[in-house]
Amino acid sequence: MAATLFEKICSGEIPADIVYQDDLCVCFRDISPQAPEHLLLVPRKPIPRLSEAGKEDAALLGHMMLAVGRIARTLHLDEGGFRLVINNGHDAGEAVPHLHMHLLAGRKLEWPPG
Ligand code: IU
Repeated sequence: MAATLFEKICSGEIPADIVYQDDLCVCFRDISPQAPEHLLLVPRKPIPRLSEAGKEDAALLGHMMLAVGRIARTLHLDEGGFRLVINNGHDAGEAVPHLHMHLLAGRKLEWPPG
């Protein structure tokens, strides 16, 4: 199976504005930001989408949630607040078939989302 765009960013084959990385996940700025801060957090493991994660991914998913909190605190995104979004599947607008969490911050975010 061909490597996804996000696998190539994780491996360094494609450049990105990386703000955090560790042995399990990589966080970088979205190329088309929808808010003043728009980060993507992706697992190095190429899980296509959340609904395809398994029990064996529980620790990884927990690790990523905690990483979001740490990244938000480091970049002071927790002060005004931030939103975490996972688009899963066609109707949700998932374009890249590699699990990713959108972290949006820096402006008042509407609810409900579009
Ligand atoms: P989505 O949830 O699959 O729609 O999100 C994919 C995101 O990946 C989207 O916000 C794009 O702007 C972003 N992205 C990127 O950051 N770098 C790229 O080279 C490409 C897409 I293609």
